[in-house]
Amino acid sequence: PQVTRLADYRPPAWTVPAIALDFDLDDKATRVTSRLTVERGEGGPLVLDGEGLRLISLSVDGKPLGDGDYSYADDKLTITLNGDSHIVESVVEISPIANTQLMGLYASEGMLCTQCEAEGFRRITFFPDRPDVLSRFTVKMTADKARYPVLLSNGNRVAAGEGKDGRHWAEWEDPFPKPCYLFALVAGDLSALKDEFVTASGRKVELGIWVREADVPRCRHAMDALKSSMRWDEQVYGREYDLDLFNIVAVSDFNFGAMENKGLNIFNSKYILADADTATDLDFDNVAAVVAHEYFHNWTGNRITCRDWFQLSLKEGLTVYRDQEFSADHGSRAVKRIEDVRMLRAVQFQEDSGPLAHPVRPESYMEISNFYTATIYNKGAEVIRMLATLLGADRYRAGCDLYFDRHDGQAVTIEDWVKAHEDANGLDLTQFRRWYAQAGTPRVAVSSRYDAASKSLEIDLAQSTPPTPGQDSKAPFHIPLDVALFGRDSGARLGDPRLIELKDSSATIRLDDVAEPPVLSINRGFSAPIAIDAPQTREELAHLSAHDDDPFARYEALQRLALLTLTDAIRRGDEVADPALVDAVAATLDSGLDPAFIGEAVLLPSEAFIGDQMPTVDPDAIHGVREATRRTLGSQLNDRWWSAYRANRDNRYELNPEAKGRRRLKNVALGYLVADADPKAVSTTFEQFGDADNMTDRLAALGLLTSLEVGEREAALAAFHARYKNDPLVLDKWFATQALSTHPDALDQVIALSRHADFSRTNPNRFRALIGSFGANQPRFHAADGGGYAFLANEVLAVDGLNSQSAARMVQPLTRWRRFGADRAALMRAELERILATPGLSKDVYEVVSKGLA
Ligand code: HT7
Ligand code: ZN
Repeated sequence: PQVTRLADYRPPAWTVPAIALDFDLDDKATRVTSRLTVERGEGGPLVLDGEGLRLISLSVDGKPLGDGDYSYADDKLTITLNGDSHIVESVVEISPIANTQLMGLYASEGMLCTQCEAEGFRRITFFPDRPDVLSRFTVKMTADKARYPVLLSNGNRVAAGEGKDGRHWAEWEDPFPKPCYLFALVAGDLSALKDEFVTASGRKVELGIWVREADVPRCRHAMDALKSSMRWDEQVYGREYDLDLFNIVAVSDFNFGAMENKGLNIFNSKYILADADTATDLDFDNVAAVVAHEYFHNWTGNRITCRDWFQLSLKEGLTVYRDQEFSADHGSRAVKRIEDVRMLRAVQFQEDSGPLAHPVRPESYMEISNFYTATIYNKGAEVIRMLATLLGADRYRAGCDLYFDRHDGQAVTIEDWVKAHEDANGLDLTQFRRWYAQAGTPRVAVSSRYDAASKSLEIDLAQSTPPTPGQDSKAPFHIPLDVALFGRDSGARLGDPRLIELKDSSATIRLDDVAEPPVLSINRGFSAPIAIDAPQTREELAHLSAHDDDPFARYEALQRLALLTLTDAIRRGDEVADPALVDAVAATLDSGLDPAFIGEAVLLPSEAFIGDQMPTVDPDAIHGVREATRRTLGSQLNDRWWSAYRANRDNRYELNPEAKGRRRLKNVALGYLVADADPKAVSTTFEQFGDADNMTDRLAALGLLTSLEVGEREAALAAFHARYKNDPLVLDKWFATQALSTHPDALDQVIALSRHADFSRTNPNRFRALIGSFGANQPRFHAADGGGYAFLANEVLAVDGLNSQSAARMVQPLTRWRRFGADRAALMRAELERILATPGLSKDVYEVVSKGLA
């Protein structure tokens, strides 16, 4: 496959100031007539992208073109034009029902919808499918009225009427020029939850969330989140919504979370539908975060878009940062930060240390959809967070204001974003730009010396970043480190926290007026997305976990203490938990802090994260030691877990941060009790499973039972299936729970589930629930005989012809073979080689697998 390179970027040869689309919709054969106004840009022939289109007719300025007047090969339609401005009209036919890739126009549960980012528009009509071509869209759609009573597109509906043979039509106009990846259309039998929002300047906006009629009551949470997001963007970034209408549609078959099409967001129904019986607290939080994320794109992505796809993090990193801050402002900031950092470490740090590592602004790709990664999204958000930290709130806002003023209506680059912050604040961010250009997670080694005579502390810092593909050596990063000191004896904070800016490879920082021997707390709040190597003792970590006044740092200290204990035990080959860890967990349980925080802090690091800290990952040893430590904590703190369980049980379900925090701690406590095989805990879990008045509690109980070898396991799984078999989003949880189970027979059970009548390879949610979850099940996926690897590879091959994006995502766990011992590595490589040798492989999977083997 061809490689696209940032260095080869050239402005468009032709621009398209206007496009008029006419859709004659039908699920088997849709006819698309497009009328492009094209204007000469850089010059050369007009080259339009088009993939899988059946060309029916083509004309320029009203004159039909014959075979010799154009060429259509390798997904490019080329026409030589002599003037500076022309009208190019094409008629094509496409088949939505045959579209299993879910890119372009496709059918989902009887409705028709589109997904155009990144390169789906070329599967609808001929067009320069690149984000720097901005056009005014007018759209006419005609469809059978009974099957598709609702017809939606971007912007405002300007006309509608009845047609012949039971058909009807609607016309939509979007006043804002946009790249074609933001085009959207929906036709279906939908009902709306409607509401309205009055902007800060007093404009009324009609809001609608469109779903199947029965699902309307499950849209309230999403609607409330939408209205809060609109207000938040006005208050925090000074950005108002700009159309009179904002529609959201939920669909069941969707490759991703959601899509920010101008004025017509399309969502995976998983991120819209929520009620107590079917959605967990995490689901509710995700709905609000994704609704906010897509709404925020209206300014960061739509009004100002990307020049090319190498700039993807310009909109995605910034919008993730904005949605993270929105969520932090609407719940516990500390817990939100803990969750975000946990996700960053679990997914992005792994990516950054493996064969698919790439900079936040990549330099090349084969298939752009492989670059919707944790690096672009989550590390991109961390880079914005560091910028905001270094600048402070006012200067960060000044930089954003200048960016919006300067670039509204344009397709721009990450460089333009950084430059706006420099110009607004008279700064030089030359070194900071390396965060966009260099891949890899920097490590900072920290050591410190206290001098009692001068009451000063010297901190030695040294940064290094490991090589990543194509980047052997790295220049030093500009790293903001939030630092504080705590008295070793008093536990009190000594002076104010400080922001250290590490710019050189190494530096020594001297802190004066340190009244007593201190314990150093560094990278508080995770001020930089790095790994810290600090030779801190267990006592120091326990001290910080009890005294640090930054909740994130407190959590981090306990996690590092747990990590030390676990990795030591694994190295020693025994399973004895350190009493210091037991005491620190007990102290955290007794701390009286927010239950939501305690629930997060007392969880042990995940098996994957423990593996990341070891030179070679040994999944069995990690699983054995982690489980033994959970048992020890369960038995030694048995009374405390029961008290936490009982104290946080509520009589009646409520959805607010306090109630969610209590549910969290209660279910974490139950997990420790079950880990210790307390028979009373198993029966309590089964009771909770049956009696729960909400999905959080029911699913937590099901998850615990599913990993046990007890009779209640099968009973609970059967009851859950019977109760929710007609609710696809809940059935996904049933599949995922079994795929994540650490039950010794999990692989056989997952293989059986892949043949279950309810399993599907064409529905990405269902496929991800079973296959994606199993790939994340470290002890069972990495079964020593390679059965997990072979199963995953078979599934990747089975889905590739249907949905290559799903396939490319699922194959990724196999690319980490270098991190495992020789036997497992050989088995994983063999599966990658088998996949690579398969004829007809998609470009998506080819890119991931070939890079994974390199
Ligand atoms: N901007 C959206 C990206 C997206 C996407 C990308 C590839 C294939 C399918 C897709 N659906 C949506 C999502 C977002 O970040 O808001
Ligand atoms: Zn996004």
